[in-house]
Amino acid sequence: MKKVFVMTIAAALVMGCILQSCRPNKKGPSVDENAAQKAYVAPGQYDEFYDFVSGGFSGQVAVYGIPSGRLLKVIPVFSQNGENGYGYNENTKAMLETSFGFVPWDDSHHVQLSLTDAMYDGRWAFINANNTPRVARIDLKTFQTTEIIELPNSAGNHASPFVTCNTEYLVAGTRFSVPADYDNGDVSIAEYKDKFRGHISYVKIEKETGDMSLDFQLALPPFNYDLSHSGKNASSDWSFFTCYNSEAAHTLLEINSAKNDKDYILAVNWKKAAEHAAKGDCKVVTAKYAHNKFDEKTGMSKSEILDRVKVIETREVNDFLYFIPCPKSPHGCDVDPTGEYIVGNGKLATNIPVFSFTKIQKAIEEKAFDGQVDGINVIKYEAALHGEVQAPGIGSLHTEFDAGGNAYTSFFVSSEIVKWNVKSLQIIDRIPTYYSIGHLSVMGGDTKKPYGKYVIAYNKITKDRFLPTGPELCQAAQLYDISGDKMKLILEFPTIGEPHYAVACDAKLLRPNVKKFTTLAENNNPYKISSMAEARVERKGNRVDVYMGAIRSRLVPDNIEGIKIGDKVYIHVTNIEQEWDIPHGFAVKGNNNAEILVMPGETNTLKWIPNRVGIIPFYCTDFCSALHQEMQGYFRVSPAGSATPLKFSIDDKDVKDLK
Ligand code: RUQ
Ligand code: CUA
Repeated sequence: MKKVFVMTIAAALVMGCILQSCRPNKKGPSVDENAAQKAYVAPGQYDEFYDFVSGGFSGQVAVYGIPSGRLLKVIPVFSQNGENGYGYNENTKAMLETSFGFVPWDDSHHVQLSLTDAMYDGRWAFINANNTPRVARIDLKTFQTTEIIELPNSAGNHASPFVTCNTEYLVAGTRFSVPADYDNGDVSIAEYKDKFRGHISYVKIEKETGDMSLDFQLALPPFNYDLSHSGKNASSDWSFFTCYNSEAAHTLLEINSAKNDKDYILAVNWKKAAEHAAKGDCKVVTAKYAHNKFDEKTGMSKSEILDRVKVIETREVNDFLYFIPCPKSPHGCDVDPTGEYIVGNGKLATNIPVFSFTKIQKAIEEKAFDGQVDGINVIKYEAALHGEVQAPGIGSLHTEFDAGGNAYTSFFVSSEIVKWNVKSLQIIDRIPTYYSIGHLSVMGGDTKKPYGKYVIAYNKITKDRFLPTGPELCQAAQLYDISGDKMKLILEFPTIGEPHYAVACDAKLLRPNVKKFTTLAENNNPYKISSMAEARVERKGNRVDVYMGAIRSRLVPDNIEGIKIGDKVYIHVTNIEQEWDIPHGFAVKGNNNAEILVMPGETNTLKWIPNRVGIIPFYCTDFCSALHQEMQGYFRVSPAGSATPLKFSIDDKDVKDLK
């Protein structure tokens, strides 16, 4: 009784606070004296870590060097990127196709790196799209998005894309429960409890190539599946998900989904689930979803729409998954490096519950259950619990780990990181963040042997931290030294979009394998030219193909006449350079499209539909040589049906229309 009372007061406090996050009102303790030295990476020196940070509503992934906080690259993933033509050019347009058609943007939240035995293996990064449910794979040799798969029956793909410890699968859980695509979705929202379901996808990763395929899904009660992590060591065969809204509310969730004192962690034995799916203990349903692949050999992408998926209905087949009560509206779901401890981060909880994998197994054996939800056994809270961290802070969101048995939890409302010991559950240290931290990331913090060294806070609000830039301010990361007993703030730097989860790996893992350029011989693009001698213009009906070469400091051909209104012009630019870091760009005046940036040895195609008669210049957009400004040419656009002959010039000589 007393306990309930205390919980209610605390919950009220939290609720009051959550609307207006309680940020420290002073600029707070200054940085550590040696901070500058610790974060300083001298010009010409490399950072120790690559940090892959989700771009949130930018839809992209940003790569930073740590400890310097220098932004190294933005990898376009789910959003069109006019800067290099991703999602605009003919090569990559298909990557953004979905069953809804072309979706040019998304909201990306969680980066994961491929794992071998719960350690980064440096092959791929994965990231989810929250809005139109998708997951993407990035090749870590080229830092390019090479595959995107859509997830049917889902909405708000948030508990995603967490990989199992040998990258057998990545999981992708739906945040919104919705009627499945294979059911009639034209239902009253008041029928939420009956007609809505939550689906979790298991996407299989092909061992050698990384190719993704949707192996099976689980149909689950209509809760909001929020975050996940997979087990390690003894718990390797399991994935864990937090879910909130166990009330199955569908309006005013702020209040209606915060009624129960506990929601759940869902523990899934994915090996068993996969066996069920393989044996056919599932239904095969029709649901449309896109699968897009970028072929690095041809530099072209393809999109196909698939329409079959295996769904395990957990009302019927449920000997492989369990709910564990978890206080209260949990968000982060994190597994410690040993794989033994599973931490739930209750946004409205007054403690941090830590569950024990050994105890969970024992509870399953001994059937220490507390009833069922929709056929799924609920393990007794105490039977699964290792213990609780008491009064750790307000609004806990995420937890990461170091190699010394410590955990670091972010608190949104009290704006701080709290360090505690996983075994003893004692709080060791706390430090403010500026302001309102969401995710946090310890270097290597989701592997079985974290590097430790630093924890980075990814903050939602910056307020007064940087020079003001109008109503919209940047969001930011803050770097803390965790090598000693006390956490020390050493650096902060702005991030792109909204930073969510981030993972950092030792630069040595990736650096030796990074691809420098494509050789012309290995470029299998159908529109490539290998030398300027092959440059040409061809017309077929109203389609004009320009095979253009770019080399310091010419674009060939450079003067093209005989283009007419009504034509569709495809300009295939091959960068003939065979040297690292010599890109050429290409842009056409007034083109209702982007530019293309073409890396050495690659071919990119830009589409242009001329809509004005006259002389239209084109040029290289990347200052590539002292004579970069000389890399230019003209199109002559004539009226539709006019008799202007097709002609172009190659190195000062006119080449007449051949057709
Ligand atoms: S979220 S701030 Cu990962 Cu989308 Cu927690
Ligand atoms: Cu090529 Cu500038």
